[in-house]
Amino acid sequence: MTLNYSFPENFWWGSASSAPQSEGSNNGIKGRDIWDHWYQKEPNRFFDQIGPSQTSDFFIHYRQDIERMKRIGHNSFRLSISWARLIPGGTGEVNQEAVQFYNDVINQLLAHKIEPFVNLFHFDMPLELQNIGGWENRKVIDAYTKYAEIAFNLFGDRVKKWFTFNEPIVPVEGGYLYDFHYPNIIDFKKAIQVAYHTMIAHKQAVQIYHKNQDGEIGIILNLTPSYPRSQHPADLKAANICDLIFNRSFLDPAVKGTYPHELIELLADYDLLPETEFGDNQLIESNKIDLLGVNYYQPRRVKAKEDLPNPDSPIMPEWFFSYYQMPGRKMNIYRGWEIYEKGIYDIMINLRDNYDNIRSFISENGMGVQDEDRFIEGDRIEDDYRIEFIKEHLKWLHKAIKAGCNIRGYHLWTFIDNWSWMNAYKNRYGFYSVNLDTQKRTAKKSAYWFAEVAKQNGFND
Ligand code: BGP
Repeated sequence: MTLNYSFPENFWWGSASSAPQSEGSNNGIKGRDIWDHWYQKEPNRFFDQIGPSQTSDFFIHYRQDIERMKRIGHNSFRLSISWARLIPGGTGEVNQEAVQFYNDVINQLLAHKIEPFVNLFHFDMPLELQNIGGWENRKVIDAYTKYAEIAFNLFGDRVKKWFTFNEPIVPVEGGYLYDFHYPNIIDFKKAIQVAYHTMIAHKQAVQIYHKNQDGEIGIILNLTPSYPRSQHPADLKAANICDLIFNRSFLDPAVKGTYPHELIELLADYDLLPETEFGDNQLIESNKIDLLGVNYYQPRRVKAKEDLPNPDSPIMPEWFFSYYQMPGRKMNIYRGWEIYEKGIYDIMINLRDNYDNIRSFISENGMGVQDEDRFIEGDRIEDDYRIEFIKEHLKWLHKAIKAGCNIRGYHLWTFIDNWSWMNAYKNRYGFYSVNLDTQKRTAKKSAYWFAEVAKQNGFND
């Protein structure tokens, strides 16, 4: 049968998850991470006061969940290792219970012919390391590198796709600019230092991986195309600065091994350059990734600033640009995010033209919906809106592949509705819903649809 939209052979169909959002932080032996700590300190900041111990308990139910993945056509699945579970405290003794757990998860996945994609850090800094400054402190880079090496040695014989970080810009924004992650600091200069140290940690892990292992290693970035309001030079300049800060600050060093000159000049002009050490440049230049994961949810719409920043206010990225709401834009009204499917195409064309057509895949894309229970008919959620969302993004991805972009797969965020940072269970993204009291999972309509797409390696429209 010929399909209107068919994808390359061995295309990766699956979904993504993370340890802190799905394992259940009270299950098994685990050190505390910043989420356990922050929730205990300020439960009111979390939607419905739900914390990271209330999850779909992947730690307990992973065997059955992996069978479910198989049923809905997954040939690949991303999980993350909880650093605080593998090495409670972040340094020192390895927790053998965790080794057994991750070994078993990996083995079960492989037994079901689902390739494990393993990410090392999904916003979950061990508390002890945050207490000495987290990514502000260079000692934490070495602790992370050791952790990465331990993980590679334990699981690298079977895991052939590794990721150092998921969306490393998010802890920078959340923790050091906009107050939505612990340690809730607002300080642009520290934010830059944290971003820089994260990149050094990433590079050290890539270096060690390439020395001793034989699979692929990459990073997962949330690329948000930064569209100017108009072609006016002031709008173009604003959009470019936004792109430099939020996309290229990680993309360029990871893929090209260099920071953009314009970014360095901007930071120098405002005395924001990070402290560096001898040898950093060489490290950044040499250790490029093999594979890039792209998370795409929504673009940024940018315009020039109308007023000059108040020189007495602390410097922030928004000194250089403003956001605006494009008239007539399509919205995910349930989450309040813009839906712009072509963004996925624009990202890929940019990677093709300016980043050596790096081997990539969509590592997250998805539609969060509030009060999703209102769409239950019979006993399942009829999420036609999600099917539409995925389909429209896949069409643009298909077009990008036809245009020669090196795209290997598509992972939905996420497999089972999960706990999500401050939003807890406000927005649901999964192929499966979960009843947190009974732990019963129910496949949504999109799960059945996706199973067909994966089976046929494409779809008709
Ligand atoms: C990405 C994260 C995921 C997940 C997703 C949805 O940025 O990698 O961990 O949370 O966004 O975001 P939210 O749950 O806030 O709607």
